[in-house]
Amino acid sequence: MTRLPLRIDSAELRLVRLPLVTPFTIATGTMHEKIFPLLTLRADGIEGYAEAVMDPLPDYLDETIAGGMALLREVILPQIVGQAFANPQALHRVLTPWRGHRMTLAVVEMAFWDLWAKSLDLPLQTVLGGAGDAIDVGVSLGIGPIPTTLDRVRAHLEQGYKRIKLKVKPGHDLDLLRMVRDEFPMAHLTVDANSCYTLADMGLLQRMDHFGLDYIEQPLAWDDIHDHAVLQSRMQTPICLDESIKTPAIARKALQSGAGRVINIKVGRSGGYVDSLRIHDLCAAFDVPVWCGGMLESGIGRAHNIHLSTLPNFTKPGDTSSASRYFTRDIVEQKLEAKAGRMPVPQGPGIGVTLDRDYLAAVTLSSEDFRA
Ligand code: OSB
Ligand code: MG
Repeated sequence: MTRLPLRIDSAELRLVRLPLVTPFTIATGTMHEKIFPLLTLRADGIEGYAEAVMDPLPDYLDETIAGGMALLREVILPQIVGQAFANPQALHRVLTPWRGHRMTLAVVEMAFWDLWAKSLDLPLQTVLGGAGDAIDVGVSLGIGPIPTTLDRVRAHLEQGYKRIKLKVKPGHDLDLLRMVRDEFPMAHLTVDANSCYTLADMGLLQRMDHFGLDYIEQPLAWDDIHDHAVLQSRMQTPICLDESIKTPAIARKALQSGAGRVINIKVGRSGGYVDSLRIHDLCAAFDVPVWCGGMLESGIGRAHNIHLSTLPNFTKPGDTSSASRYFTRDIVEQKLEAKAGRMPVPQGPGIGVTLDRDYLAAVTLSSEDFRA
């Protein structure tokens, strides 16, 4: 059977706000709510969905919600609505000339992958090359008082989470690690610094080698490769890059220079699946394991992340933990809940989740339509 290209008939761009169950503090600040652009692409009566992962302010990477929505509204959606694409690679080719804006490009490509997989009546994981009906997951615990953190570590280990990631920052690092490690000698522990140290902190970072961490995530600048390579050559704990990995070319340079021995792939940060798959394959070639990060996504982004995590080189637990840890109610009808540290892959075509339209309407701040 020859398949006709999918013509994108229309698009809908919403801005959505979900309150967080608990505020989430990392080195760069505290989030009390999750605000995100939600994109729907329509073709032949089918809908594809994705959410963008940039924050209101450029405090994780350099993109913002306002900037991303302007680019979608003024340039990218007018460029693709009314056009036909045979597959996601064809859409990727149209988006490739745009520089930077990796999160903005990602949301468009991700929504199209969902649409395309649904048009083929296949789960997203299958068209991506993944397999399996559940993935290993860990949790990312925000910065808070040490006694509270110890309680939260215990509670999540008891729930079966396979790895605990502790957010750290200067002044909230070695004491925390000492106390957590003393109480949980066998736990898979990692830290995430969200770029808050420099090479001037070499001594402090080297002391982290005493705590048997699986890796230390993004200790140095958000756009750095070189200094991470210097640091990695002088510490034993593997470095895991997150913020720095925006393109396959950057990933290649990081791998070639030994800037990290683990990579966190966030499809929403890396321009979409075409480039995330390239990063995944490059890492496999260098024998570097990857895992799937998170950005406190709603069920739409969470479902995307789960499907991606079923690819073969995702050999470490991801951050895609239970939706109920983040939100009292999600915008999807399915409950994305881990059991014993395993998150089931949502079943059915595409991302396998459907919108809870009533709740979505209640949490939508704005909505715009784009037609050919
Ligand atoms: O660095 O991985 C990060 C959340 C927001 C911004 C950056 C990060 C995170 C997380 C949370 O660590 C992961 C999650 O639970 O979704
Ligand atoms: Mg991180």
